[in-house]
Amino acid sequence: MAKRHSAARHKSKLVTVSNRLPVTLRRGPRGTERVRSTGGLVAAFEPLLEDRGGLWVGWPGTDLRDGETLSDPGDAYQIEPVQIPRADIKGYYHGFSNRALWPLFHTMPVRASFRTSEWEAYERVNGRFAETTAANLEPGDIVLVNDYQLMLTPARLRRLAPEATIGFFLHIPFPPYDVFRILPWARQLLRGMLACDLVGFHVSGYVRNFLDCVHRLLGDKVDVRRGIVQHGHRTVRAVALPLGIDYARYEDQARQAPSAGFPEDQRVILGVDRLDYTKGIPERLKAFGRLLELHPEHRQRTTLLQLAVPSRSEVAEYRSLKREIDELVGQINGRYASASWTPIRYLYRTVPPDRLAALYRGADVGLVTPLRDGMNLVAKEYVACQVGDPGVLVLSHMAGAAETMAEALLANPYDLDDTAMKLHTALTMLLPERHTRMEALRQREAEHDVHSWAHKLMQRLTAAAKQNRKAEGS
Ligand code: GDG
Repeated sequence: MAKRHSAARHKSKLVTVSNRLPVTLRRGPRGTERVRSTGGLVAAFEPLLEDRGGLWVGWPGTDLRDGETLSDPGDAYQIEPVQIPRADIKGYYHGFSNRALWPLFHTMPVRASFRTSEWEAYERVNGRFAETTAANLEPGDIVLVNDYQLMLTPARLRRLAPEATIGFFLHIPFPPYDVFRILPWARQLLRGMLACDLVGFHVSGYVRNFLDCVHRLLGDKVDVRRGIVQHGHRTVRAVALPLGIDYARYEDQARQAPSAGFPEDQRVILGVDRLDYTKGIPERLKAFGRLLELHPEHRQRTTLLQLAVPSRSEVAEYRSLKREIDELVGQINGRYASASWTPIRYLYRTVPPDRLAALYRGADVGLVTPLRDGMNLVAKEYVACQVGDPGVLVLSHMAGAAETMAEALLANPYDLDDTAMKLHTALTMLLPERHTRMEALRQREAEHDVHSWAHKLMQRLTAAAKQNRKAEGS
C-alpha cells in the first residue's frame, strides 16, 4: 500500500464502504497471510484512497484476533474491519449476495435462488456495516457505499447519521423491471438505496432500469430525463458515471514490462477473467474452436491464452463451471493440437500485475466476451497496455464497456459464429485500421480515467448532498 502523500489536501474524509477490503487475511498451516484482493472494485478505489487518504470499511475475510489490525500507521489510508458473525457469512455472502442478487442482476434469473433466512442474514450484516461506518464518521465526511452486497447499508446508516453525505455506486448491471421484480424483497432494496443523496451506475441503461423500477414498484415521482427521484422529503440523483482505470499506471507498467515471451510464430488471443459464469468463458472457448473449424488457416499459428482467477469456489455453481472449462479445454486441444502446437493455454491462478501488463501488451487480440458485465475493466486495461504494435479489442456488446468503446469489434457472446467471425476479422486486420481504432480507444480511456471518474463522482455527490441539507434546513 502506498504511503501518505496528498491526503492533507482534502478537508473532508472519504469513507469507502465495500464488502471486501483491498487486503484480506487468510489463515493456513503456515500461519496468517495478508492477501491482496483481485477484482474491479479494488482496482477502482485503491488509487483514489491512495491519492486523497481516508478510510476503507470492509470485511477482512476472517475473524480478527484480539489486537490484530489490517492498517499500518504509515499507510495512505486507514482500514476499519467489519466483523461478521460466522453464522451469517454463508447467508449474507455466499447465499443472498452471490446466489440471489448476482445472477438476478446479470439477468440470469434461472440461476438465482431466494431464501428468507439468507435475506435476514443480509439485513443483519448490512446493519453491521452501517454501525461500523457510523462509529467512525466525523461531521463533513463523505461516505461512498459500494455494490450489491450492501444495498441496505445506506438506509441503516441514514438512521444513525441523518446529516451524512451518502452515495452508493453499483458495480454490476441494474436489471430491467421484469427481472428485478422477481426478487421477493425488491422494494426493500430500492428503499435501502434511496436513503442516499446520489446513486451511481456505470451506464445510462442501468439508470433507466433503476428509475423505472422505483416508479413502478414504489410509486415515487421520477424525472427520467434529469435522473431525479423524489423519495419522501429527499431528492435522490441517479447518474451514469462509467468507471475508468488508472490509465497512466497500466501504460507505464506495460512500457516497463519485460517481453511476454510469446513464441515468434504465434498470434496470441488473450482472455483474463475471474472464473465466473457471467464472463462467458465456455462460450469463448467454443467460439475459438469454431474459428479453428471455419478458418483452418489460423491453426498452428494462433493460441488462445485464457487466465482465470479462482473466485467464489465455496459456491457449487462456480465449482461446476471450473469442471466444464477444464473439459472444454481438453476437448478443443484434443481435437486440434499437433505435436508442436497447443491451441488453448489455460492458467487457473492469479498472475502478478507486471506479468499481466506484459501479457496485455504482447497479445494480438484482447478477447473480452462476458454474457453480461457491469463495466469490465479488463477491456480498458488491455487498451492502456497497447504501447507497441497495436492489437485489436473484441468486446461483448453485453458489457457496460461497450457503451463507450465503440471502436472495438463488438460481438454477441451468445452467438458463436459471430464471435468466431469477429476473431477472424481481428486476426486479419491491417495495421492502419488497427492503429486508428486503438488510438481512439486509448485517448478516450486516458481522458476518462479513474481519477476523472472519482472527481466527477465526488463533485456530483457533494452537490446533491448540499441541496438536500439545504432543503431539510428550510
Ligand atoms: C466488478 C464488475 C466492473 C484479473 N485477473 C488478474 C487480475 N485481474 C484483475 C483485472 C481487473 C479485475 O481483476 C477484474 O475486473 P472486471 O471489471 O473485469 O470484473 P469484476 O471483478 O467482475 O468486477 C465489473 C467492476 O466490478 C468495477 O466496477 O467493471 O463489471 O463485475 O482489474 O486486472 N489482476 C492481477 N492478476 C490476475 O491474474 N494482478
